[in-house]
Amino acid sequence: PIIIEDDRTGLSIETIRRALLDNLYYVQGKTPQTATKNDFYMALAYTVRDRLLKRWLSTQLTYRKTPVKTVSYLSAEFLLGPHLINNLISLNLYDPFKKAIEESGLNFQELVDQEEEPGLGNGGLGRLAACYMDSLATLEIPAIGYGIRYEFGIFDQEIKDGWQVEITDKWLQYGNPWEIARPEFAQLVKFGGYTESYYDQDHIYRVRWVPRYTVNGIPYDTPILGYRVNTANTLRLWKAEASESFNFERFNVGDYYGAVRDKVACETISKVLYPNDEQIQGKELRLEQQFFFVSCSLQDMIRIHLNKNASLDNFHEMWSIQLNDTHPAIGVAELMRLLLDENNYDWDTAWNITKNTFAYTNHTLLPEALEKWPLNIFGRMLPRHLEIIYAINHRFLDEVRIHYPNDVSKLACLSIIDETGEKYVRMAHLACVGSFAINGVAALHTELLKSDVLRDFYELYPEKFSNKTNGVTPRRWMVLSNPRMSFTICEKIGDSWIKNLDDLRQLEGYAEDGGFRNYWQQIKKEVKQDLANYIQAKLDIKVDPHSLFDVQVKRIHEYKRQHLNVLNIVTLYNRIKNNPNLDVTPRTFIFGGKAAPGYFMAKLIIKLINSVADVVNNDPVICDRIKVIFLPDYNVTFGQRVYPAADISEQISTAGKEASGTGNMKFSLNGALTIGTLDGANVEIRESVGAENFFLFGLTTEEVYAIRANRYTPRDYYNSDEELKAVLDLISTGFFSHGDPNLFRPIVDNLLYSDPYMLLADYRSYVDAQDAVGCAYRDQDHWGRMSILNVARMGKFSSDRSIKDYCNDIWKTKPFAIDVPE
Ligand code: 26V
Repeated sequence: PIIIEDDRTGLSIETIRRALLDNLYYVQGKTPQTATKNDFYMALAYTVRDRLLKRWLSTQLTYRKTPVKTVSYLSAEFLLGPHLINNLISLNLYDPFKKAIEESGLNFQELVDQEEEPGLGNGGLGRLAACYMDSLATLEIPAIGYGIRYEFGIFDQEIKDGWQVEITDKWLQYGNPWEIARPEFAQLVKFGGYTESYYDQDHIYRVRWVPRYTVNGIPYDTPILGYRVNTANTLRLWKAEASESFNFERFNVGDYYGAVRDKVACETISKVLYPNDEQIQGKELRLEQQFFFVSCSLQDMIRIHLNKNASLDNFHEMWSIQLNDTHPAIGVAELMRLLLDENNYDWDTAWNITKNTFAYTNHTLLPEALEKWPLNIFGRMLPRHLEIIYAINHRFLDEVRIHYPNDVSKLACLSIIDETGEKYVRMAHLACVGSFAINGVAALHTELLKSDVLRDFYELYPEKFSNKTNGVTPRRWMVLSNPRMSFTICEKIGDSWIKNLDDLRQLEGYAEDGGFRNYWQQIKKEVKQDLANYIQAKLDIKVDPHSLFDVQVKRIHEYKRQHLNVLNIVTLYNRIKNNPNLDVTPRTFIFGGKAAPGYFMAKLIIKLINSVADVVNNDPVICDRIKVIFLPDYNVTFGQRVYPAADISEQISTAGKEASGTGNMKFSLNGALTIGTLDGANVEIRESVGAENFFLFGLTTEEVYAIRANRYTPRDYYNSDEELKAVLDLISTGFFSHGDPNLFRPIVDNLLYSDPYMLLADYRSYVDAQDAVGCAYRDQDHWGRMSILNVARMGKFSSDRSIKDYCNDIWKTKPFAIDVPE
């Protein structure tokens, strides 16, 4: 029989090839003769998109007609990474597409490399949101992600003369084939102005908000496919545009240019991602961004809800809204406003719905990252919300007074309004009061929330607190990024681990198989060679794939202590200089990470890394035994190259500072061993893989607190450790700065006279642990065993496990399988 395949859905190589040409011609408007690489990439992307639409539409139609409880994940950041390969893997279409492209005479990898990754996040928090979207879809949980469609994502980083230079990220400039605009679902968002009260037709007291201006939110939808299931959930990101009414008013008074200027001002709301994670600056535009996307999202949820429900009475039974940190916490007040002012609910009913809808995840212990908004800014932009927050606070403090009849100090500690000096709205307090669940992102972090950052809330509402240790998706962070290792694992234990990561435990047995260990190390070598080739091509530096690859990739921050890593490198350098015949394990130190543009110390740390690299890499005495590489523009795409190639993973934050970390998990899942402190999820990783397969060093959180309580004097460590003294002295003399003793003085002085992250206290323990790493690496056979055991025992750290825990304990949602017709 003659089989005629549809060009949009057919899966044979022939049909895919024809579809590619069709999309190139009819969507890109090009023929193969005139097409650029990007045109071919776009045609490829549309051809893949055609093949996922059936699942996406079926899923959305199913959700529309079925009364299922839906998870709404509110996040100011989604750090997705490239879609193309991820979607091909989910659809199980990687092989036919690769074949079709190659049979068309095109270079598959070259086209894949054309994709601009959507860098709509800073780091850990945004990447976690992306992993969670993947797991929600794979687990067939009805879910929708809401966020902001930044026109400019996280900046691109270039290194000039060792310094970071920021370049704007124009990720949309050649078009984005993975999104579909839905202007028919636009939402209006109000800002500024004043409120007034009135009596409605039933003589009930109501409040009306008369805004100074309104902004239009246009949703752009991206499909999020589950792995080998029919579910395709939606990530809905909002773009800000000027609203019609607004233009019209200006226009009427004849101020055409004024109207255009205001139009541009509105559109700045979704222009650019704020690039400073872990450091708040009370910038109005940032508050505008937060309220903008939260208001759009809540109105959208209400629209969807009323499509299939008679009223909002059961809103909290049909939705769980997860607040990804406090960035969307204004949602608590906005949902109250929507229920009270726009749907005429009474306070108690509205509050009951609200507080049973929201759940809050905290992602940081750093005091400088806890969001608070100056009252005057807040009141000017959101006058109605400030009234509502006062009313929430009033009732909340009454409850506190009943709980602590004779303790006025509790009121000041717990109040949503900080009145200790300049007045602020404390967003974490609003989130805690307005949520039925509060969680930290690793066991240690949750304990520290309960005992420290949110202690008073824990005392008041112990039942709201739980831990949800972070996880990462094995689809992107193993299958996609490390096909060689994934294939090797599949050959031994099948492929069930991709969806049930605990199945990796079946590898444990093979750790005792000498042949397999050998093969395992061989695979690692090949992956390292890939990275070495990339470094050669990108930076023109030769690295030896037989050397130990020691990797630290993450945002640059003092608490993450990239400079502690540098102190160890300089220690090794000194040792070799003092004894050129020293038998050291050859090592390649690889760094990557961006610094917030206004964070002086972080930028200086980048300069220090590059300056040390310059000296070490070019010193003939070192003779290539240690190499230092700073890879510019660390992002998801580069993460996919570097995690698989690492031998040792640097997780060296000061104990009690890193909430969880997720890079630590990606490394270990790719067979790297960890050198790390007892911080964040490192604690649980070490428990899982076994203490004997983990290089531990450093102070514990309790010891950090104890030393601080007794006044920490970093100078003592400098004075009593010869090697440490030599390292700091060498940097101080200007040895790494062409004789300039001032360049790195801020770093050295900070360490000697304040050292808030206790590098000097941890130095000796770190250097000794690094020596142990170097020794251990010489026994390749034993290293291979430890590496296999790391992978075999990391099942817990799948984001599937995290999402199941959220579903069972917090959201009370169940999977709902999707049928796709014919
Ligand atoms: C704060 C701000 C302040 C205003 C400007 C923009 C911005 C963006 C992000 C943040 C907070 C970032 C908090 C964060 O990324 N925390 C990380 O969350 C990871 C996922 O839970 C966790 O693994 C990391 O340990 C934690 O640092």
